[in-house]
Amino acid sequence: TPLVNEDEVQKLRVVTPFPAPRIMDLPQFQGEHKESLYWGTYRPQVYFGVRARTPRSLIAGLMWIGVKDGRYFLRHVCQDSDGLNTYGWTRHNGRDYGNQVIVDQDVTLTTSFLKSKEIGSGFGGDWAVRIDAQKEKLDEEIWRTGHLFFYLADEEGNSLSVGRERIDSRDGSLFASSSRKDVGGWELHLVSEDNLEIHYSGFKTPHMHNLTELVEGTLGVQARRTGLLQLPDISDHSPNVLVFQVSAKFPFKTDIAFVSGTGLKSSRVEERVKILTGNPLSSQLSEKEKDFEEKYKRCFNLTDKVDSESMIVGRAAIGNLLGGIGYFYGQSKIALPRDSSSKSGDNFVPYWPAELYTAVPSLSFFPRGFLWDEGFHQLLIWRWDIRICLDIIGHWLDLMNIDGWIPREQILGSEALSKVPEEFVPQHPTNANPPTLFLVLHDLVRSTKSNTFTASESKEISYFLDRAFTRLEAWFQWFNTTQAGKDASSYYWHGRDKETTRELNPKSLSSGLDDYPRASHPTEQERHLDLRCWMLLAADSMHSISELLERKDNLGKDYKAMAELLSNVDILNQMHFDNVSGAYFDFGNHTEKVRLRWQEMRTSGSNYAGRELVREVLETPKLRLVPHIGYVSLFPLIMRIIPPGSWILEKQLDLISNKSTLWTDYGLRSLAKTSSLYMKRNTEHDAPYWRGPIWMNMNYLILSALHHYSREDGPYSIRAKSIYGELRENLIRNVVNNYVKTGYLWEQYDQKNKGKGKGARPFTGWTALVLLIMSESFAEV
Ligand code: 6A9
Repeated sequence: TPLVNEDEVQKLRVVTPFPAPRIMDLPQFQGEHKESLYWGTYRPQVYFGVRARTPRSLIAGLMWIGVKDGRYFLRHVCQDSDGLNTYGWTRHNGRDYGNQVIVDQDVTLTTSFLKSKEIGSGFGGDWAVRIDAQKEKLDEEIWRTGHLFFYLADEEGNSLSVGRERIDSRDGSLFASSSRKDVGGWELHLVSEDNLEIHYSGFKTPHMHNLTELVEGTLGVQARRTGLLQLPDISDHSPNVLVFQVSAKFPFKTDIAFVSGTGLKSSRVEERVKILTGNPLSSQLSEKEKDFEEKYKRCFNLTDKVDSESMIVGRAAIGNLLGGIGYFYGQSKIALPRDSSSKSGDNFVPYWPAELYTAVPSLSFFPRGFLWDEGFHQLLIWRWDIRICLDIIGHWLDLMNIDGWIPREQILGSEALSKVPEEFVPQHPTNANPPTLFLVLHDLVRSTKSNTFTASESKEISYFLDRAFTRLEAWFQWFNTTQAGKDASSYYWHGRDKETTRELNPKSLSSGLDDYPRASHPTEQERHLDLRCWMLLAADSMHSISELLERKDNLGKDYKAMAELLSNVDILNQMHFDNVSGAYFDFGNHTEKVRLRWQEMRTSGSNYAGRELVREVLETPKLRLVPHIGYVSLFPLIMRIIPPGSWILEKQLDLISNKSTLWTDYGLRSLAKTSSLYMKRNTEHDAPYWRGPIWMNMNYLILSALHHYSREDGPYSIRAKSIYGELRENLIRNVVNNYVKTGYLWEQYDQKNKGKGKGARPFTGWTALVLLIMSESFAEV
């Protein structure tokens, strides 16, 4: 008998890292680079939080008491239900400066973050936070006092000491101190000109995901005992969490400075605290603000392109994308293939413990990494800070397993886990997600050639690509084999549910377009047009990267041949084009005659047990093109496969500009109004998602293509240009109007309801692409 059975081998394989040197071990990511990015606002799940890029960090965060309808609420983790009027970074440079405005009813909190240049000490440098609290109405006495809670917690469990018996903030009082391996001795000081009342409690706990409950509970007990909204000045023995309550009459301001590497003779703590508080802090903040403004103008060149309102939205878009960058550490939960005959009953295995530095789609709803979102994020970020961009992509590629697979959604650590319903946690090793990182890599290769970067940046890009190359090859191979279809050069998103009895159309989460309608009956004969086009992008990028690196092996040639095959219009048309409607479609086993119907449920004893919606198929499906017009149908245009002189281009422009199919005054619909599944629910609980609403990432790609065709000689360039102009204006106007009205960027925009923002908010992931739309910076494909 074998030592390990097939299942065991499979289990181990799935969670085996790709056997190549890690990208993050490259010298360019060590030393000064690493230290300069050590501390940051890397906790996107809380309104304000600081941590270091290390698995078990010292973390800091802010809570405050909000008042709504005469009731108190503790604010901490970004939650939509808090109903804040607005929050988010108005500016953030991703490195050492950020400015956030939080409006909670009539209270405005401004949080500023600054890191000092003191790097090279090996301790990651110092940082400061300024919290400015204002209140509009100062009517009743009891509402005049504001309560902030600033906490420090050591994830490693090191105990923290409180500075003094009695804390007085006037002359830069020492709040807390301790030491750690990474930062040496450290001290936290608080400075304020205002009359603050300060209390603190200390806790010993290994749990960082429920600090809110800890403080809430403590406050509750104390309030019942004393009638006061006040932390008791007591502490567990050797606490690793310290919470400081700062109470004062509005308006008030407080500065908090963190200094590391203390305890040495030369550490000049007093001087460093002075520089990070009071007037010196004010002037450094305004200096940083000026730098930000200059860089914003330089990077995106907006001055003659958009109005002042758009400038504000663009600033918030890039600021929030950069300010939302997080650092996570933990293990993904991997689901083993369903048909596995394992009798152990345990169908999950943990991935290896891994770190991820990444931007996130939404602070409140999805504060974690998503693979295909990240490609869109990086289209903005590389233009702002190429080193941050490479660092993020490097982290993602280091998550690849031995098969070349990268899990799509990264739920790492208990804080991230606490935000996700259990059924969404497991990641499936059979499932893909669009390889949008190639959008960025392709762009980088092009920009390197056109001298966009400094010499040292260009060098780092090629070292990066050189180290990344074997991983990219494995990624490509993984797609090319596991997602291949039955027919030559066809592909389909694996992982759709063939046996569904509830879904109107089985979803393909792996495509990123979730409920976008595909063949009604998933089979191996399916061909997905979007995936085929993503493969073209991947092959093309691999080719251009191998050219840049001057790889002499044949592989470069193979990628070229493959790209040529995938961009061959005749083959594409044979597989995906419908001559009658002049549109491109998926192909598969399909019938249009599917619907959902209410059915009575009975218990085993035949008693009525309520109703449920079930799927009803009224006709035998057959192999055919799947006649839904929407984002997927435009992929050959997006990837610029259609020759500029082709009548098919005219047809595509028709689909785009026609109000009864895709066009609205607010952007392009995800699914045409004429589609049989337009705005149809997928199950009782699944509202339409990619079946009508307007999404910025796809609008950006389509707009890029229109921009491209408007500059190609041909009979349709003038028409492409005018559609481009109108679509661009519509997208910008609508996102800006919504921001002005609601204070947020949104996940999607309603194609029916005057372009109203819907879904998650704030959503400054790919919706931030509106900034590239303003600046007319488009990705090469
Ligand atoms: C559900 C719910 C409190 C869905 O932006 C991230 C992804 C996209 O990659 C994908 O294309 N969004 C899009 O269709 C959001 C996905 C959220 C899934 C997790 C858990 C918890 O909410």
